[in-house]
Amino acid sequence: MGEVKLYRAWRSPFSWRVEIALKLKGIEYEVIDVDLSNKSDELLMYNPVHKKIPVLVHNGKSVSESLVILEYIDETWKDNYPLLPSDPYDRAQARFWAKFIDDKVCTTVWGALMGQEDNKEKAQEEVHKVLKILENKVKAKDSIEGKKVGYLDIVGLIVGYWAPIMQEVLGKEVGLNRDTYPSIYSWTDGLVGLDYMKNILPKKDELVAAFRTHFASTK
Ligand SMILES: N[C@@H](CCC(=O)N[C@@H](CS)C(=O)NCC(=O)O)C(=O)O
Repeated sequence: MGEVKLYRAWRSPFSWRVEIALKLKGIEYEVIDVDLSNKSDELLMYNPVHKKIPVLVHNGKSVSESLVILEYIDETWKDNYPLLPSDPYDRAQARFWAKFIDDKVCTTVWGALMGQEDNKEKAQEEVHKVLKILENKVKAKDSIEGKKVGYLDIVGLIVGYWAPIMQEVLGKEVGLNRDTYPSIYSWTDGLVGLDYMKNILPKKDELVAAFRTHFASTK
């Protein structure tokens, strides 16, 4: 197994992707909490390109970017709890939708959450456009119930679990709600409701508190 270290910020949905994967696979790891307002030399050495967390350091070698880290973990410990589908086409699809979530959904939702009031309508329109696409994709997906959590489920939690928390903390409704996107919410509920995921995922109220503290400190 070797030595596994995770440079993270506890509240970060990207860090949690990595932690969920490590925990599902039963890999022991050490966490190093990074102060993102005062990045350590170690973080800058391990991720000099993006200077972001999460960074996984395995036997002294670093891997950055959560989607890349997930694949690295899955390939390195391939016998415990496979995360990506075994079929190459299904794997390609999972990667496609993961990229869609990060490149399109996260950027538009984050843009709307952080954007100016005078641009609100346009930003919400953009959010709706991408969430509608994801909603239709998720509608066609089998229910998670009774199934194993996979790569795309882990990636998608940022939409159904973290983004509503951000709306609550920032007091800003950007159009992500249960009535408009029932499939995204029931996908998330299915994941969060699994007994083993309950033991892994951070509690919603603890995340709310952590984000409130974070945003209060950046004002
Ligand atoms: N695309 C990256 C995103 C990671 C990311 O945005 N990390 C944030 C914390 S949630 C970060 O390190 N921010 C520090 C900065 O931007 O300076 C991934 O998937 O790992």
